[in-house]
Amino acid sequence: MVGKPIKCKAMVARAAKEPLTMEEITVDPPKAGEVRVKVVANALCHTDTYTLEGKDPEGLFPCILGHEAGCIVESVGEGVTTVKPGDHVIPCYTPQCAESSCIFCQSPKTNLCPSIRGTQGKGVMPDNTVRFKDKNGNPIYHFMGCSTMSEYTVLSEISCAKIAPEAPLEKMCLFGCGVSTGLGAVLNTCKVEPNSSVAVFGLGAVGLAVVQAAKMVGASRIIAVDINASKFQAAVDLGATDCVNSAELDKPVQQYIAGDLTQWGVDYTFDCTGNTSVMRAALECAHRGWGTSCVIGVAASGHEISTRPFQLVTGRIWKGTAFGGYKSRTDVPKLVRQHLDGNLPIDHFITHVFHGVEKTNDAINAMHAGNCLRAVVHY
Ligand code: NAD
Ligand code: AHE
Ligand code: ZN
Repeated sequence: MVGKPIKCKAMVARAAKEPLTMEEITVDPPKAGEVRVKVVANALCHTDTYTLEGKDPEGLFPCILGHEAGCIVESVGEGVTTVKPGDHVIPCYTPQCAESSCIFCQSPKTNLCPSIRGTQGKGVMPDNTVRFKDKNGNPIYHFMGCSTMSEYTVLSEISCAKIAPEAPLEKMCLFGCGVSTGLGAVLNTCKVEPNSSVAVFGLGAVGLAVVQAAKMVGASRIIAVDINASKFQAAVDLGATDCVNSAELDKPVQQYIAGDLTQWGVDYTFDCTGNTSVMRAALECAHRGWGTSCVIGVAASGHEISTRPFQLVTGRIWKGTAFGGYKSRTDVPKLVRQHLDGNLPIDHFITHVFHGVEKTNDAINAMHAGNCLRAVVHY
């Protein structure tokens, strides 16, 4: 259907706090610098539900959510050179323009390419228009430059990470967000050294990926913290040395970690909850003199972090990460290769599988059940 609109099924978020509606939509052809892809599988991330619940200040409705997928290129727009029809790609909400003029893509310090962030945050493609229309011809917004809760979607070329075609897209979709973010927070953003002590708050797919990476780098101690005890076994299986149910403590969790479990706190802490009180606790149990706390969680609109400046004066560092600091088009293919070579197992993150885009609401319900890490919907 090169150059022609495609009609397909999509799950449309019509309004905040409303279930998605399965609709037949039209997906326009890719314009210059764009790529239209067939979505093979989409995994649900907490950030999708965060936006659907109306907590995202950039949330726009109606929109098509979804940003953790595995896709096959259907057609490309004018000027696209890095992918072609048939290629397997992972959509990247943190694109990589790789231009020599881009100070972010040229810097080793960050992955935050701003090239299309402005339009992406407004739910439109770089030319300020959308590629989706509903059955009445009304526009539907894009989401995080991905919108993968649709059988077809349109991406910017710079948002397409081309991966080995032999890798199963129903699993590789996980490298589109949560698992990469947790791994990268340890390996890139914090560069955790061997024999470090680590504390991870929130044991969803992101937090468990932090545990897995901490084990990979040889952390001596990995303290896994959650309020849902059913999460602890997976953390122990991945290398956690201590499990703490912060809901059952008779003192603030940071006091317990910095005073009972350790003498001065831990070298690295990670928030993977999005709860600003937990972010504070994670900072305040980082080690005196050098402890680094990394915010991964996405906090709801209007929620802010706070702590006493004394916590920083006495040597703690508060930082954050987007997509684990990975430069997407360069690094995602490498993660897939590591998996194919048997050096990066990720099957354990998939706890639920559904078939058909129309099952996406079921996948969202599974996420709320509390025993879900990643629900993958095969289209
Ligand atoms: P999830 O909901 O699957 O996991 C969150 C975990 O935190 C759950 O196990 C929950 O029980 C636990 N939790 C909740 N409140 C807690 C508390 N008070 N104390 C301790 N544990 C608590 O979410 P996820 O998909 O793993 O994502 C985690 C967070 O990371 C979300 O906020 C998500 O939006 C964010 N995220 C950020 C990036 C990024 O690039 N920065 C990427 C992916 C996800
Ligand atoms: N629109 C949201 C952005 C929240 C946020 O921090 N998003 C993360 C990715 S979460 C993926 O599950 C991120 O990488 N942000 C960097 C960016 O450029 O948005 C809000 O709260 O405003
Ligand atoms: Zn995500």
